[in-house]
Amino acid sequence: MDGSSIGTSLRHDWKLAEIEALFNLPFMDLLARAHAVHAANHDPDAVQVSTLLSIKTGGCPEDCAYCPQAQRYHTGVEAQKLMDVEDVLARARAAKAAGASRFCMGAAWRGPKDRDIPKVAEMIREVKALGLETCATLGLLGEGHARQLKDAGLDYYNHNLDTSPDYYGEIIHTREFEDRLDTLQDIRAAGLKTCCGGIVGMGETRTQRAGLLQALANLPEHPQSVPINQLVPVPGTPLADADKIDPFEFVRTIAVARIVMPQSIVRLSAGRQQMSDEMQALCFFAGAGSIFMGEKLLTTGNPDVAHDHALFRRLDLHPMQVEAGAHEAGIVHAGITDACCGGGCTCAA
Ligand code: SAM
Ligand code: DTB
Ligand code: SF4
Repeated sequence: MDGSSIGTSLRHDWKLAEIEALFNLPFMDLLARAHAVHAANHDPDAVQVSTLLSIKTGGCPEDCAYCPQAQRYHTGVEAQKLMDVEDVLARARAAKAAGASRFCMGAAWRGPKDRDIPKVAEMIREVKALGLETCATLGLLGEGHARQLKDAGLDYYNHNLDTSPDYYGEIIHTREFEDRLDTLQDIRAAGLKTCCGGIVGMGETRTQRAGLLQALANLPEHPQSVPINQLVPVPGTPLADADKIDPFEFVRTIAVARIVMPQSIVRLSAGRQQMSDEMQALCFFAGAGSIFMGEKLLTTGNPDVAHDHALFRRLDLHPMQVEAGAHEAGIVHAGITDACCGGGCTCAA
């Protein structure tokens, strides 16, 4: 076992062949290694709980082949306008009551217009004031947007690479892989934490899954949060009939993500409604440390909250806590950040 697979060392020079070699390990060996990395860097019984809300649904001009919200596909998702702040807040309060510590607001935009930013900023300020971590996923950001969102109190920005650079052109034609990298650079420069991952089960090869993880791990900083989505096939999208990925191959993808980005929180993201409890347990063992909880993702279904609470009990998992008071000063100590705000918060760090 090389040093990178057992400890906490962070590498940004992963070769594709090294990542493929991890994928090709015997399944049990891969899981044992991934779990060792997980336990060395995280509490393996703690799961970060986020809740998603689509604050602007449908009507998107982009052509992402997986997405039910692209205007050009006939998926039955109707275009709506940006939600009102009060309605967003009601959903955030409910998410908190159900046990979420982070609230993620998604918009079906190629990117926000300048005029959209003040209203989204108000949502962020108000959600943060409830004591939740905040995350937004609004697409490609323009000049100054990341800074304005950060100033409003945004903690995380979700922007996925989605697939390997060499498969990207098969899935999306209305923007380039490099456009995503540019927005990720803006996010880091503004001091936001990055939530960045991808989708598996879109007909890509194992080498291309390795290519996605290589692109993520070789970013200038590992994303603090790495959502691994299993494609939710939606009728009307070009990927509606994509071959379903072997569940064990999905678990391998979680395990390899765990090993190559040891300090990141890997999220078992979209697709849980199509997974058995046993498969999810394997994903948690392999290093998944976060989920979306709530009956809906953005437009598609997610397991019932009661079912997830029961699953946590059956697997002796507990939600990762956000420490009381810390959020007031804008810094949250949930085992994933290490700096104290230095004033205003009540934590002991
Ligand atoms: N429009 C923004 C963007 O594309 O960055 C934000 C919202 S977009 C829906 C956020 C992410 O959802 C996508 O990057 C993709 O990874 C994920 N996603 C969308 N449709 C999906 C599906 N059918 N299955 C799995 N993940 C999906
Ligand atoms: C992410 O990686 N997955 C989430 C979140 N980030 C925004 C979105 C999943 C969407 C699944 C399809 C839908 O519900 O529309
Ligand atoms: Fe639009 Fe985002 Fe869906 Fe692509 S993934 S079609 S950018 S909402």
